[in-house]
Amino acid sequence: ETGRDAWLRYARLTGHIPSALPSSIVALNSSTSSPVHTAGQELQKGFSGILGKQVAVSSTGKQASSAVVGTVAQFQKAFGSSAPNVSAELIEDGFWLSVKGSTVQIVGQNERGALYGAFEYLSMLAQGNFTNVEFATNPAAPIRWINSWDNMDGSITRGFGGASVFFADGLVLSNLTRAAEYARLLSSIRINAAVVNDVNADFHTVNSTNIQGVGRIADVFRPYGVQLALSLDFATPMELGGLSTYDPLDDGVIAFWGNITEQIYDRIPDFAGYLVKADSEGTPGPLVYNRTLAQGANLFARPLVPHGGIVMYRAFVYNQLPNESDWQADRANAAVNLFAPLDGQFDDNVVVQIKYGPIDFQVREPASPLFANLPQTNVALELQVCQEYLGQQTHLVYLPPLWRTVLDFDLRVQNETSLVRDVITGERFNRRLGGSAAVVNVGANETWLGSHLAMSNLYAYGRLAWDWSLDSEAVLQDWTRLTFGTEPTVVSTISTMSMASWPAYENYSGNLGEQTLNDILYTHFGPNPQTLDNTVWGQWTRADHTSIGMDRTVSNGTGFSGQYPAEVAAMFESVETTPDNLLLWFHHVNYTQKLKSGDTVIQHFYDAHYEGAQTAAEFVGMWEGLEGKVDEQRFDEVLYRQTFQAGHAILWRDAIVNFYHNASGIADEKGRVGTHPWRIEAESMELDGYVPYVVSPFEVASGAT
Ligand code: BDP
Repeated sequence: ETGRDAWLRYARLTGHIPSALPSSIVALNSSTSSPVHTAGQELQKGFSGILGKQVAVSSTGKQASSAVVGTVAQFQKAFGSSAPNVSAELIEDGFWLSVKGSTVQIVGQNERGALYGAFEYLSMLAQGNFTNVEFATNPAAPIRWINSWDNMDGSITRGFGGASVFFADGLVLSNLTRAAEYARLLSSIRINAAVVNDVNADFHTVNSTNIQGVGRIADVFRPYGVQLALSLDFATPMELGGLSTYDPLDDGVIAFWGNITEQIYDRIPDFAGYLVKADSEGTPGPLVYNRTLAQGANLFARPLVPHGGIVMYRAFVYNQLPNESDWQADRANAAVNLFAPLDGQFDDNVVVQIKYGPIDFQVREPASPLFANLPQTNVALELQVCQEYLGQQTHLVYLPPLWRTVLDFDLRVQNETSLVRDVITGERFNRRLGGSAAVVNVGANETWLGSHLAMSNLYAYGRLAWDWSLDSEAVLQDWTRLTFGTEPTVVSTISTMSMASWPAYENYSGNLGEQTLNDILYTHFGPNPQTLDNTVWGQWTRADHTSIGMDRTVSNGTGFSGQYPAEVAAMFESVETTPDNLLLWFHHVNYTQKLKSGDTVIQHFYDAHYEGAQTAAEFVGMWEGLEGKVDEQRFDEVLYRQTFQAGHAILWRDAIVNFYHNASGIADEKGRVGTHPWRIEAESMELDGYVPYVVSPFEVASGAT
């Protein structure tokens, strides 16, 4: 198996299959672009694949002994008073599912919800679950988006799974088969919109040719209930429109965006809206004209209002701060400094999209304090399914346990329970709009993400965006059964490996809040702790001979801890009450500082890096135990990645412990650091055509060459 069908393989079930199953499928809309029609087709495909049962689909029929799918209104129209009376239980995109022996009713609040319900029923069947059920389910939040970072030339920013399924050579692909298949995957996990182009947007995306092109993407998304959205380049009025300014308060600029928006809606009536990265990492934005970020966001929001569209305005802004010395001191301070004073000034259809931590998708970060600082603004959480800093899909890192540290974090706004997940759903501050977006770097590779096991992150993202209280491991096990089958050893092995994977990666790549000690300047892959101190990014190790960590306290440091509400600020202000796993994020301490565990910081570093690499090595043997239980192709491809990870984890371990050892001069109590009895060093080999070469930074080489 190539992995292309991901968790929608509809593989034939073995074992007992009950006889009471629907004998017909009724999809209450026959228009081929309608999600209800799609639901009928999926049910047919699923029955055939999972059960080996050929069932006809029609748009009319009886409810008894059928699988009927449609909206509340369609059920009412078709069956009158015998239609299930469930509309009061449903909100937008929600569905009600009833399975009673051979009678299955799937009622969506809208067409999209009906399709979600069909996928839910198929997911039960594919996992061998034939129980009778009757329940309604609704989304935690209306915004359940993905962000693609695809470029018009066909490349993908931080893409590790092949070329774009949307673009090539400056245009939209003529063959959108994969884009349609992707929409099918997204809709099965209840994602309702997808931004298709990179946040560092190309203004050509909205020229008239490309508006028609992305219109074709929207056409293949529509039957799956996935709406299209676009990233914008703030300077488009100048670059494409030939204006002399892109000032958000300029009338010409306002008219320009009004016109672009109308052109888009002419072609794509269900267009979801815009994503804007402005004044960030060199992108243009309102600060260029001394306008506020709110004025920038509202510029796009206003023409969207009549069409029901929204603007996702990213809070990842840190390069043009009013006070340069603050920025130099700590990039983590930027978002709150810039956005908090604007609370209340964003229009109602603007949503501020906030990365989970204040830096940039690191292996561990405290929850962004911005979630506590915008009570009068719609906000959404930004996650990465893309493992940019987290092994780039060559390492197994199951991300939901990391996400949970942020989602379940209590910000204690006004000394009241304020979980991040309740802030983003809009519940905590009574906001109408809210939700999440995840950066997903699927490409044309048959595995989508370049790695079979990485797909659990995409699946889990969708499931969690619907219900943030779900258990990470339970979701993973659903994914495993759907992806690899129901064999218990397969489920338990993948579960054990995945649940151990993020802690292992944190252990060998950077712990105690030191973040992922990656090459931060270029690749974001592989150890290169030195680059952290050579950037002005403010995500520094600040390691010297005696001490390490970044002091972000109010009393002595950059003041970042003071951006949280009082109770949380007090907790992070003191070494004693800061959790060990964020100690060096908030404090600069001696290597000999004792942790709550009783170990010193330096010994913890050594132990954790060895332990993490050990765990990664064990994954190989665990996976090998599945030989014959997983199809050969996927077995081999995963084994290849796990073997690489085991080796790369050793490289990580040694590079980082050497870095700490060199900096501190403190020996490892267990005598491991600096001794590699079994290893053959490159510089002690003689190879024809090779010469010793001095490597900088030295930590990544043995003996500096
Ligand atoms: C960083 C990525 C960069 C993105 C940026 C962003 O390395 O490619 O453009 O985030 O989120 O992590 O805008």
